[in-house]
Order: sequence, then structure tokens, then C-alpha cells
Amino acid sequence: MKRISEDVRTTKEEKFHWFPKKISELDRCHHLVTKFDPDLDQDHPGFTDPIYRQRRKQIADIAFSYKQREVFSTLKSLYPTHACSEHLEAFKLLERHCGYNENAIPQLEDVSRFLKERSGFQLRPVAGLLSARDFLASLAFRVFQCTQYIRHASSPMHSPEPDCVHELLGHVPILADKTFAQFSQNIGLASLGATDEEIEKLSTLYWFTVEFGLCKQGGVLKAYGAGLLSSYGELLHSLSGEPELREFEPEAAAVQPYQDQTFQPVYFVSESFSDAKKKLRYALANIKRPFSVKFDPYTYSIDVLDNP
Ligand code: HBI
Ligand code: FE
Repeated sequence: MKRISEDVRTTKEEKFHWFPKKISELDRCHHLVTKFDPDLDQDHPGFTDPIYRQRRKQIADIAFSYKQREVFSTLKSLYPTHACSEHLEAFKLLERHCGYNENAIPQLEDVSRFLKERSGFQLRPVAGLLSARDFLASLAFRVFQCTQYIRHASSPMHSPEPDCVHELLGHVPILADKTFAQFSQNIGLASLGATDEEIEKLSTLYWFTVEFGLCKQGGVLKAYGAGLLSSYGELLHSLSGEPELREFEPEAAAVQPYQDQTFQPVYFVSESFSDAKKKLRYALANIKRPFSVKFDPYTYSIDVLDNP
């Protein structure tokens, strides 16, 4: 087969230049005519003014790195085949009612109101990566700490830390599911007053479920973990048949070494959220504390009960 160059495609012997067919494809229309560039044209009035040229360079860099819609539309195209039905359903509602679209980042307040109606979860803004203890404690109150900044435009498909793409496309849709919400809150409740070793185990459990969990739906594997649903590359990898898959068992998932630099070599598969929730309940019952905790949904507070 003949190799087709980037800009010229052949259809039925007809040659024509590539042209953008969607507004997002304007990201590729970035070739500049250098004739009047103040860096290259000696006759440009700003040629001898380094401060002016520096400012022009900064402004140009912003224009070059502007990648409209890239992340949203690429991820969205994978959801119908790769995301679990709960994520898909909530995602549609978020598009309809909460301003999810490729042109804008929705407001935290609107998304939080939506979640509160669906599952009682609410969002609160956070400045960055929290300690596991603080992050898990908030889940006990059905509060999700949500970053509001976006990843650097030079790396649209990857962010080393949580950003609003990860929160809004990965976590939020699945938090709208009542059973999953309960599962998340239960991890949070178990973390309250826990030892550092127990926090480490709960974090790992959280990692292999909330972040990188897979589940079976109608005999087909789907993703429900937010780390998967906000990462194009790892979402494809996780369902490619290549990595090792194990049946979800909380005790095993809590001590499985994990990767935060590259794709996971192992994923845990749940039968359903209710099944995962049930298994989690048994596992958490084995953590011994001199007190038990109960969330009071009327006052949004934790009741601490001394164990006899
Ligand atoms: N902090 N802001 C923020 N967002 C997260 O998703 C997050 C966190 N701290 C820890 C954490 N996630 C998990 O990896 C577990 O350690 C609980
Ligand atoms: Fe996360």
C-alpha cells in the first residue's frame, strides 16, 4: 500500500489537501507564515527589541499549545465500548444537564448539585493531591475532594497528579451510582481513626477499585475505575487482553503492589458493585477498632460508639 502523507490524501484517484472538518481539527491548523515574524524579518520594527520579541514568543507559545477539546472527545469516543453502563448513563445526564461538552469545563457547583441529587455525594474544591488519610476521611461524609485546575496543555493525555479531567470524566459519573457511592463511603468510614498500616491497605484497595477497577457486564469486561476512564492509553491497555486479570477479593487487592508511574500489570474484576460492596463489608469487619463509627445523614456528622 502506498504511504499517504500527512497533508495529502487520495480518494478515488482524486488528490486534495487535508482540511479541517470539525472545529477541534483547527488544532492542526497552526502553520505560520514566517515572512513578517519579528524573530526572522530584519525589517520588522520589533527586530531589535528583545523584550518585545520575548513577549511575542510567550503569546505564540500559548497559541501553539491550545488543544481545544482533544481530551474530552478522545475519551468520549471510547466510553461506549469500554465504560460500564453506570458510567455511560450518568455521563449522558451530565452532558444534558451539567454543561459537560468539548468546549467548556463545567462549574463545580453545578456538578456537585447533580451528584447530591443522584447519590448524596458532593464535591468540595481542593488545591492538589491530599494525604490518603485526609482524602479517605472526606469520603466518609460523602464528600469528594475535587481539583479544579487542568493538566498542562503540552501533555493533554497525561497528568502525573489528579486534575479536573480525571475528576470530572473519571470519578464524577460513577459517583452518581448509589451502590458505588455507598462502596466509596464505606472505605472512607473504615479509614477514620485507622492506623497508618490500615490506611495504606485501604489506599491500595481504593487504588484497585475506585481508580483501576474492572467489572463484568453481560459477559463483557468494562472499566469503572476513574484512573482508567480518564486515561485513553490505560483504558485501552486494561481491556486489551494483555494484563493479568484477577477476581476482586478485598484482602488480596489491599496488599497488591501497584504502579503509579506506568500502566498496571494486574487488574481486579468485580462481578457487580453490589458484589464488591458485600465483599468489602466482610473484609472491613476484620479491621478491629475499640470503637465503631456511624454516619448520621441528618446532621452530616459521625457518631462514635464505644465497643463494649
Ligand atoms: N487527593 N486531591 C486528591 N485526589 C485524589 O484522588 C486523591 C488524593 N489523595 C490520595 C488519593 N487520591 C488516593 O490515591 C488514595 O491514597 C486514597
Ligand atoms: Fe482519582
